[in-house]
Amino acid sequence: MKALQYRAIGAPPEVVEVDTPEPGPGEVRLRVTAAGLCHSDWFLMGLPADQYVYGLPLTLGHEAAGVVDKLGPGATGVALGDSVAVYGPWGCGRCRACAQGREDYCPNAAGLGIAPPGLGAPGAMAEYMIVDDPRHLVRLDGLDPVDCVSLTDAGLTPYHAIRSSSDKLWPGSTAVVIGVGGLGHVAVQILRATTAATIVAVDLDDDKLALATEVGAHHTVRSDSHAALRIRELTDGIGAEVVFDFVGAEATLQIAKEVVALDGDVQIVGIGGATLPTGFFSTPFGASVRAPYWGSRSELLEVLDLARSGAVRVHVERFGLADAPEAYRRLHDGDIRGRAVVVP
Ligand code: NAD
Ligand code: 9ON
Ligand code: ZN
Ligand code: ZN
Repeated sequence: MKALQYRAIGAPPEVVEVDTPEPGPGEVRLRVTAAGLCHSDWFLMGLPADQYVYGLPLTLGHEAAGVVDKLGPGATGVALGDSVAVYGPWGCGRCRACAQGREDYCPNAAGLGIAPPGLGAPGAMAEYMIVDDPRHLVRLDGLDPVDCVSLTDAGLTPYHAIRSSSDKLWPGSTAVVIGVGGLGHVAVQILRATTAATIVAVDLDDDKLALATEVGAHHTVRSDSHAALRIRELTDGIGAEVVFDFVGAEATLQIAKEVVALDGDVQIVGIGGATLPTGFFSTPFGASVRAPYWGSRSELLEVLDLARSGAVRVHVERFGLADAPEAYRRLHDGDIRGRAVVVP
């Protein structure tokens, strides 16, 4: 089969021919129907060799949808032909966090060598992929795989962050969304669908700000040295009860620090690598700073239900597998509106 692999440190990903995988005991093979590109793929492809922990060659793609194609011995709970999405942050399945469906915070996964598809295990940028357990599959029940594959990360991750700040997002509150890319444009829609907050979208790029308005942002602000002042003005000096930073760079965390309200939350979702020191006289009294990771299994069901209700729609740019390297180049250059999705 064909697969898009990251094969050498610093080299661009390439389409190669590899063996079609066979499902082992308890595993499920999917014929991939859609695979989303995430900026985290560029994070890992930018790491130097001494920090790179994902294995080589790595078949990319941690946003996955497919049709159940073959069951390994003993795999039950899904049927051949089921159209499914893949829950990506695989855990051990046995600990307290996993028992709650919060496999994104499984303390055992790394020690057991369990890694998400596309982030250690072979991912979805291929004609077929292996899923380690049927519990990591969710039936799409009528949802289109290309339209909804990115809800497994670009939807689930902001949903998880927004839910954990939902007590701050009362009517009259302000939510700032920094970075209106794959995750950010879904975040705006989830905020509109699940809260009464006023949404201020911040980006460097005018077209991303236009997208923010299209998907429901009340205000847009250019990400420059005046951004914090502008947001303070928009909130009558109070600031934003919650700031969602989908970049995580020094410049964006500076904006977050300057606009977060007393007792507010900063959710650092972007993995730009910057930090926001928190303490008395550093951040406002009561402010919390959190760096959430992906989301839970039950939250994925909720995000898919939001899509079924029509409240959330991913803006998709579609590519064939042969064009996936070009899609990655465009993502790198900030030239994707919404999410790029590969259809093998
Ligand atoms: P993307 O490339 O689709 O979007 C990034 C957006 O940020 C773009 O619109 C870009 O114009 C904007 N941007 C860049 N620099 C900016 C700045 N200084 N100010 C304002 N806007 C700026 O990326 P994505 O796939 O949506 O991912 C967003 C971030 O979230 C990445 O860092 C990714 O690695 C990370 N991520 C984290 C998790 C998690 O669990 N925490 C999960 C998925 C992705
Ligand atoms: O899902 C993603 O995009 C993030 C959480 C991946 C981070 C990583 O490199 O493990
Ligand atoms: Zn991702
Ligand atoms: Zn676990």
